[in-house]
Amino acid sequence: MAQFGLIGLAVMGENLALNVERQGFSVAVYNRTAEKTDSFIAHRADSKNIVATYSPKELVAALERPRKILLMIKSGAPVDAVIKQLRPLLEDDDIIIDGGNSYYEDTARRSRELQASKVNFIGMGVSGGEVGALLGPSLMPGGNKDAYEAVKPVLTKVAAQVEDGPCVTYLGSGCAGHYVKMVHNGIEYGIMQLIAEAYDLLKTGLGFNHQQLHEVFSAWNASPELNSYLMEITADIFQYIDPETNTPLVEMILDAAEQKGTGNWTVISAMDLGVPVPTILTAVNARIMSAYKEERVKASQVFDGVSGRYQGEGFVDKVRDALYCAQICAYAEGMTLLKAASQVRQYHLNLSEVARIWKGGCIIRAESLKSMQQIFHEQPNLSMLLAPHFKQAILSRLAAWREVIATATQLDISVPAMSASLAYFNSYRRDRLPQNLTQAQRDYFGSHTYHRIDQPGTFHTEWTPVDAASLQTGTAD
Ligand code: NBP
Repeated sequence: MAQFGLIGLAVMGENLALNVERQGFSVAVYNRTAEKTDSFIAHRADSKNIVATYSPKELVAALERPRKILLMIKSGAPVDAVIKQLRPLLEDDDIIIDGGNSYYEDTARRSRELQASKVNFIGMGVSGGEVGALLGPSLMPGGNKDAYEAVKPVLTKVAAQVEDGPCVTYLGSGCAGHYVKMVHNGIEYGIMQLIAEAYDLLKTGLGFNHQQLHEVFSAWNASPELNSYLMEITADIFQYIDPETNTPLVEMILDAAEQKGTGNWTVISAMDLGVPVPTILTAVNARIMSAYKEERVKASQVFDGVSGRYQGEGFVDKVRDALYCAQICAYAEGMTLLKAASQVRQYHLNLSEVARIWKGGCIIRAESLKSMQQIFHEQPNLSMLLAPHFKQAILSRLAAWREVIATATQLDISVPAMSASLAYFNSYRRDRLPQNLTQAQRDYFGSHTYHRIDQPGTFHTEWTPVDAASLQTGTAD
């Protein structure tokens, strides 16, 4: 009997099956299209402790109890379809783990539905792409705690390993795991956009070539502030030459970014919970804007484009400082969102543990997560930007951050996420924002009332003498 079952043999599933097997567990696999199973068994899984099965029934029969079945299939309707097939075949205490990028509300619903039967359900975010899946991903499981304990021996070995343990932890009940994965992806959107803006500033603002870009990003990646997986792959990308055109491949790639929805979901959830996430929101907008390629090309012929090169000194270091500050904001937005969601949805998230499991395997792994892990360990409820470490980091770079935004504006280079993060920081540190005027306007046109700063209670003012005629025609709102 096999110790672990896996359904879905696309890139992620194949690599996770090989990873689980490499850690000493026997694996049974099933894929809807049998040819893929045959090809996997004949090639990559050849002479491995992996057995092929050709139906859900055969897979279930091949597994020791309690059965542990990981789904690595396309999210959405396929997950419901496969759970429907499995459910009548499974017995008490068997465990289904959904390792896909499922929408967290779907995971919450599936958890509730499966609770009625005695089948356990774990919604688990998996990050690290196909290489991570093979060599060690960051795993973000949530759901039934006892079920997690049953699969923990496998997950702790399969996950990426960092200095203080495997990049996996039990995150909380229901959809906690998929919620954390969604926010991970939201932060990923933010950081990728910030890096893209830094590239644009150096390429367009300074005229750097790809060798120079490679050197700058490599140097940044070597610094403790900016050391990260995304920085490392960015440095690599600048060196890759397209064999067909003999130019850097990145310049041959269409500038229209695609997305699969996790950034959108993060922003929608943040808006629902009343958490500002401007860096992440702007990153989603930037991808949407990039997709308007044809219209942008037309507009570029109507309006003047970029208005020259930066002529001053030390711009590279200033961009580095702005990038670091803005990245801190992207993480802070994500962590604040997790804290709010945890309170409202009762996940009981441990943010220090979240930072710890993001230190290895995942796409947003970065040296600076060590500081977040420590900060949230010492003060779980502290707002990240107020932690002395990050406060100092930002204050010492604020002048550079400001100057980069000002310079970009003068050169007509759009840096939406860097600007949004600076505005976020500047709003966050203001004791009085202009929304007193917003409240006055709301009360003026819609009698929405307001609070005063000098006395308790709710107030409404007749801002102008009431004009019966205008009231009858209805001018409010
Ligand atoms: P895909 O997301 O491309 O899904 C392909 C797999 O889903 C195939 O095995 C396919 O079977 C199966 N499938 C589909 Br489509 N509809 C099905 C159905 N109705 N019943 C049964 N199986 C069905 O694969 P992936 O890129 O390996 O990703 C797997 C999951 O992991 C996704 O949720 C993805 O979002 C997530 N994820 C991906 C990455 C990444 O880097 N790719 C990273 C992290 C997480 P078939 O062969 O019969 O068509």
